[in-house]
Amino acid sequence: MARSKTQLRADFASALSSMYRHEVPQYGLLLDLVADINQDVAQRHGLKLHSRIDVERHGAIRLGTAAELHSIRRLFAVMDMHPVNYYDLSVAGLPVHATCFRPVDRQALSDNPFRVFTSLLRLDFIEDDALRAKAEAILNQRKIFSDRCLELVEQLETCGETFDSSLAAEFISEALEIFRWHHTSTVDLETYQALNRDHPLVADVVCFRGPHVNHLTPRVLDIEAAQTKMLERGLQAKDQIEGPPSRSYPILLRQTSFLALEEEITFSNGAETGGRHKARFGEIEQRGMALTEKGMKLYDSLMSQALELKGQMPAEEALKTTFSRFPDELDVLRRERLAYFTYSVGASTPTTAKTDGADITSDANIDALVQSGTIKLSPITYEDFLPISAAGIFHSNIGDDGPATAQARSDKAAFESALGMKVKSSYELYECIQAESITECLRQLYGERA
Ligand code: OOG
Ligand code: NI
Repeated sequence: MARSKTQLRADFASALSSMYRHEVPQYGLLLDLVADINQDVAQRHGLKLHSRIDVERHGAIRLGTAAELHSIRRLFAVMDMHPVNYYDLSVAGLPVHATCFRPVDRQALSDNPFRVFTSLLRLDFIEDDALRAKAEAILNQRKIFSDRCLELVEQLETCGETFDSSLAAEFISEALEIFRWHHTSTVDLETYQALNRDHPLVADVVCFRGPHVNHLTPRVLDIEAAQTKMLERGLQAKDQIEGPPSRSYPILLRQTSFLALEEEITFSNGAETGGRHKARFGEIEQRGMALTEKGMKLYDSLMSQALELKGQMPAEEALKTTFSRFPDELDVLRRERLAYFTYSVGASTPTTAKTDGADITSDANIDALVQSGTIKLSPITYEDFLPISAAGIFHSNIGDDGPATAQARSDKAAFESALGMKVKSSYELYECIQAESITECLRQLYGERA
């Protein structure tokens, strides 16, 4: 039996989830808790859960070299996962920049939206020349991909849309090795400590054989419930949910996490024992609708206004106050072009509508069709990340005590040159999904004239 790219992605996500469950038992607890809440919410609202919700996960890894980023890009492409957006985390004092590998078209997202937030360490932020050279030398020596893994990537790249199932199985087991946790650090304790003093992220990337997956996040339908249940079950949740406040129509992404495990590791390939390292944590996310560039500008400005209010009131209240200015009705969000939607023809609509000679593709006509209920709206889910939230997650898990990097400087060009291609823009992807759905509606309503 042949496997499609989407099946390969689903198989890989499921294999990674099993491996991580084994490595971090609290992750299993998190999955149970999320499944309970999702069932509850579905029952309360009489919803049928979309099948993607049960398997939906995002993971995160941190890479050390341009060559690693280049190869991982090819590996993810085999599973129809492509780099979307550039995230500069130096704005939050972190020496990394990142992208998200994920499926991009509507069907692939609906089948399995597995995504991996992938950071690349920026050695140029290490100020000490000798330490930087040392880190570079260590990274240049490691091999995070087996030879067989690279061979399989090359072979599968030329296979088109489906793969032989035994090659697919071999690919998954080779790829899984990249993400595995190692209890043993390649470097000696002294080097680890020096790198950790520079920045905990530098140590986390440089001192290990591979880019262990540092969290795997399920999607929950009610993050407030999740936050409460996490605390009830003894998971040390961070005290504040990242992202926008709770609303009738959720936007973007809200996240919470529990603290990184402090794990015992040995150094010098096992010769030095008694070391500890914090790398891995648990996280839960709730996803809302994707915002347009205009919506995102409004979001950013309300977020920074909330930050200014923080001295005067609790953070949660500050968010509620500023976000009262973000419309919370679907039709307003659509008319003001703040969010993206897919459009579909309502079930009871006759298939040929009158046109009266007007331009059927005009905004006025689309508005009229929506007003009359001929066309139904459904918000497009946000499939990406929020740099400020990501920074909050990074900080709560590596400790806020780490020194901040000297100053923010984004370097998208260097990132893309390492990647070997440009990152895609999520705005363009959402725009395209929205436009396709409109075209399809018009075709259904007007046939050939559309
Ligand atoms: C990635 C943090 C970013 C998120 O959900 O925002 C992230 C990391 O800690 O490596 O996963
Ligand atoms: Ni995450």
